[in-house]
Amino acid sequence: MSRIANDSLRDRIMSADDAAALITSGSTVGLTGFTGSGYPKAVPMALAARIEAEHAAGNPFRIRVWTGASTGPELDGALAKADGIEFRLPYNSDPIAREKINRGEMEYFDMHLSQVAPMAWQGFLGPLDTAVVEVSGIRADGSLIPSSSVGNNKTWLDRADQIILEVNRWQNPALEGMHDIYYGTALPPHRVPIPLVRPDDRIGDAYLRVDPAKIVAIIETEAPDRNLPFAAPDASAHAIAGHLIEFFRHEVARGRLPASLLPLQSGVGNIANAVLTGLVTGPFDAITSYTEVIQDGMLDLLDSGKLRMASATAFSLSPEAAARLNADMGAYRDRMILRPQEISNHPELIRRLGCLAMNGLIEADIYGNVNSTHIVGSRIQNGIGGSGDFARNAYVSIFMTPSTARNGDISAIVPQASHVDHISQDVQVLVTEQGLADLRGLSPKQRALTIIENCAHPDYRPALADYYRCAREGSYGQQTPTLPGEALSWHQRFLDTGTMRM
Ligand code: 0RQ
Repeated sequence: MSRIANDSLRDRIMSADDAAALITSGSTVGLTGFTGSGYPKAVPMALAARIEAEHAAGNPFRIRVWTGASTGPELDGALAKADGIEFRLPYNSDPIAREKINRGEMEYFDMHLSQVAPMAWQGFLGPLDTAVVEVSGIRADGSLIPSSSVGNNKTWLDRADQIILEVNRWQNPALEGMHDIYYGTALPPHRVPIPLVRPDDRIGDAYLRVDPAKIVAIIETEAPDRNLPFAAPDASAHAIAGHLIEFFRHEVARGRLPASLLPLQSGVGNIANAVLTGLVTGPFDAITSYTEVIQDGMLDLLDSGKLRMASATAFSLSPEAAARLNADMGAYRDRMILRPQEISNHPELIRRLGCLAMNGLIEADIYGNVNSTHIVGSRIQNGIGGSGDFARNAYVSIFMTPSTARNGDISAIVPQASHVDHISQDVQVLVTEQGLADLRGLSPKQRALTIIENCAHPDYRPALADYYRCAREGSYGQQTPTLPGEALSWHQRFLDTGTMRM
């Protein structure tokens, strides 16, 4: 059955190829999608095919791509493979696009996810020519039922000159009513407080508004979101989860956290998932979540009754969890809210709610500066995503990682981070499988001793302690003792020999 209930729009139904023909080379295209959910699947593929044909005929054809966050292989993968992306923002995890960026063949603007919509409105990013938006239905009054992610959809619909809609029948009809689209944002000096004081507050509409005159094409699809399986948590992930749950227990006992904790923000990945799963058997009840993505562990927590509700901007589920959600969407719907990413990640709200932020990292230095994005200072892995939105504004900002990478050849704790995304002031707790470093209230020298002792792998602990001792003797200043040449030699050794080991 068609999901297009508005008859006046039916004459705009066409094929993906015809819709892709409406996009011109050099234009800026805002596409929906957030961690493999709710991204358009047909038009990007048709556009990639068209770009390949143009290139074969000797015609240059590239576009500028804006999204919510990472998407799926039918979007980023296909367009990058066709060499069709000239510029990309704000977050990418596609391996083909990553390779192009790291070869210098694609410009990438890696930005805080909460800032994409405001920056688009401020005009700093330039005009938006086309929006390609996946929805799960069009209502009789022309309003849109959002899909499995909200991301920047509202902003793309509002800002674009022309709109292409993909109406995806695969999306569960029971998604209707789960969304909360806030229309109260404005630019300074007209901004007002956002009236959200609890994670379960609904402050907007369940539907997206759209100017029907701007809709130039509608494509009906039936295509699944990209759902990647989670690897089962390994011993390291379990150990990290254990340390963190013990920390929460301790904070509750000291009266610094309520018994139901504070709204959880959890990054994506296996460690974050292991922490959520660990909370299923933990002592905390009536937990809430104010986060970016709802992943498998969140469903487990909801099922266990430990998690009262979850607010996010998108789903990021394994195939098994997606099937579970779809089988019982009606029941989950009342305990989940999907919001625009400028609201799910809004600094004002994160600070007000007092989120407990838990994010992954690539490396941290002994002073607790965190690198979330670059391998050896220059190769981008994914991007900062929402980690900065949450880390700076959280009630407690936690970063977690295994203490080593690449089979132990790399220490995740280094004398000096090769790139810094989160300065030490935004990093309050660091956790590895070795232990947890509570850095709140510590000076840099105290932080260094705590991190080396509690978080570094025993194989690297003596070398780190040795570096620190030398820095205490030979550093130019003693607030944050550093030997600049020595500090980055760890990374050079990895580049030269493939290992940081001496
Ligand atoms: O590389 O795949 O080539 O082997 O980095 O590492 O171990 O798979 O780590 O999936 O937990 O991701 C920071 C990237 C961690 C993630 C990061 C290499 C390692 C591997 C990935 P290979 P793992 P995870 C809200 C929060 C920013 C966004 C964010 C991230 C690859 O957490 O993108 O937080 N964060 N968003 O081998 C060299 C090191 C290394 C290293 C790992 N020290 N040196 N290489 N690697 N450590 C959610 C959203 O925003 C959606």
